[in-house]
Amino acid sequence: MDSRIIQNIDSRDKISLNGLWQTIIDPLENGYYNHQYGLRTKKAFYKNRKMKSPSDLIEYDFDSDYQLTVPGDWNTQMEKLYYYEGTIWYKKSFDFKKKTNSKVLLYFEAVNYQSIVYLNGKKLGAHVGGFTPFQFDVTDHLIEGENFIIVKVDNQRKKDGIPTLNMDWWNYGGITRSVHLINVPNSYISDYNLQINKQNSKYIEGWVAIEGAEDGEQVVVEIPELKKQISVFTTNGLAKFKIKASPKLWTPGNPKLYKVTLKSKSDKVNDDIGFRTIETKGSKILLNGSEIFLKGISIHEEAPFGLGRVSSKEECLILLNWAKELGCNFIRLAHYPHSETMIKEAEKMGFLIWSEIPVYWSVAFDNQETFANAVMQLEDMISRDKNRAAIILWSVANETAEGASRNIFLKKLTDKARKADASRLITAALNSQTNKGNEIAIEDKLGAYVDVIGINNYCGWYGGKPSSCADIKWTNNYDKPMIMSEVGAGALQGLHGEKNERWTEEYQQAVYENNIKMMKNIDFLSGSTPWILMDFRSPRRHLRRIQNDYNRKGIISEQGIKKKAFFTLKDFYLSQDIKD
Ligand code: GCB
Repeated sequence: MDSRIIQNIDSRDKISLNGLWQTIIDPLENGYYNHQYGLRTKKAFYKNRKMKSPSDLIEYDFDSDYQLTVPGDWNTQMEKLYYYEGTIWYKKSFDFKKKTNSKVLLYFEAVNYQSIVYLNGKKLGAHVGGFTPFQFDVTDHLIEGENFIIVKVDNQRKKDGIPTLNMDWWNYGGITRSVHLINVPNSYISDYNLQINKQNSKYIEGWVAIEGAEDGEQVVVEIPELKKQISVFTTNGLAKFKIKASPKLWTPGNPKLYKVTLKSKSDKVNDDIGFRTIETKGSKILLNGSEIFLKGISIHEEAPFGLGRVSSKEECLILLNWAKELGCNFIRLAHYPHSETMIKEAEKMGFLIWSEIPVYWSVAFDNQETFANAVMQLEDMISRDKNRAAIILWSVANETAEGASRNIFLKKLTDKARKADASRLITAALNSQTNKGNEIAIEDKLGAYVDVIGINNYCGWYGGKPSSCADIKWTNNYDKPMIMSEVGAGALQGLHGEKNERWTEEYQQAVYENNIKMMKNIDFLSGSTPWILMDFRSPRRHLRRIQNDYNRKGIISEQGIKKKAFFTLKDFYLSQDIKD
């Protein structure tokens, strides 16, 4: 797979472009189209024109307009942008001093959803997809002294988009993650992969890709703690290696990471890498050859206290510490790739990870462009995070309705995922189960193509009484592990009442108690990630006195207060005596 993005920006010499950006709110895309809906050229906002004489007519001015903070969603920064979906122009000026023998990459960690990027009035390119990084080589576009970047950000939902028109989370717009200028040598290490050999765990193997390398260029791979250092040589920009080694394997109980250094003629990169194996055997998931039960929780990338998208490491840590307190060894990062910071912090804390792309609900499965978009998001997610031992599952979809075009689309997507990464397991969260009395059968055709079957089932909430859940018998057409990827119920924190009173903490707790009983009866169950760690914003949740724009299925409120169900789930996880 050719990677579109440089690996491990944390190890790079960078200039941050975070902070306040000048913005223009442009619902009609007036800075892009003229009154006849033709493309603007001279008068386009990306030109950042300034008055030259008092009689000049220029009907916009970045520098006297609103400011927004990057990284950050716009919805929670300004009251009038709370529900806004459309275009906002962002502008950042910065000074630059050119260096010789080096390149500069302009790197966006994420912009939701569609962006067109300009530097000094010239278009660099466009990107689609709100949760994956992208970059431009701007070496030849930068000038000595003051430069300006303008980004047209558009978060309008689209029928053919990924995600599509309909979803159960807030469509936070903006430059939601950090922006950097990355300095690299002319010939640089653009990508690499190190892993334990799946067939023979006595070997660490991998490759290093060098941009601008000559054939036969030396690459040194070093893992000092294992006393390993080897030299390999490039062919067509790629150097492959295999090292005999017996590292301590990464586990949730001991999330060991090794310092790794990669050196080429002109470049050097460091990383902290863990080694482990992951596989399935019948209905079991084996981590480093031993069965593991995945004690998990689903998490949206939303900050506590109503602050919108997570935009700092501290906010990641609040969420992750709650999951730790819950007794988890596993997290499902729903429903889109979370930030690299989230993944790296989770890895250090010993969480195994399910990572997914927003192929969610009624995606346009017949559309080839939609498929290409899904593939790009999948490949970019895998490319960015392939060196993270914590990630064991790539999920290709959530709750998609069965049908011929969906089955073909998702089968092809599982093929793409395996091609991009043969070392991990592929999954999808399915909700098309067949109900026969109190028996539920897993028969979804996608089951044949994934390694692990995720099941979303809301017994006691969207169907059935909580007490009925404990008696459900599950059957599986496939000899594969199942993860209960969603169960749950809504509760307003602090609202108390009877077990049969909706929205009370007691009702939610009863749903958890009964679903836990149900899960204990599923012998092919390998884990669970109930829905969800914390209440999160969703425009589908209208009930003013209770929901107030929040999906209340969190076991913690958005103010950080634990509901009763938190402790019910915690007891269940503490009682799972499978060793980490
Ligand atoms: C689901 C979806 C999730 C929703 C949840 C709900 O099945 O996967 O995104 O938020 O149900 O609360 O209805």
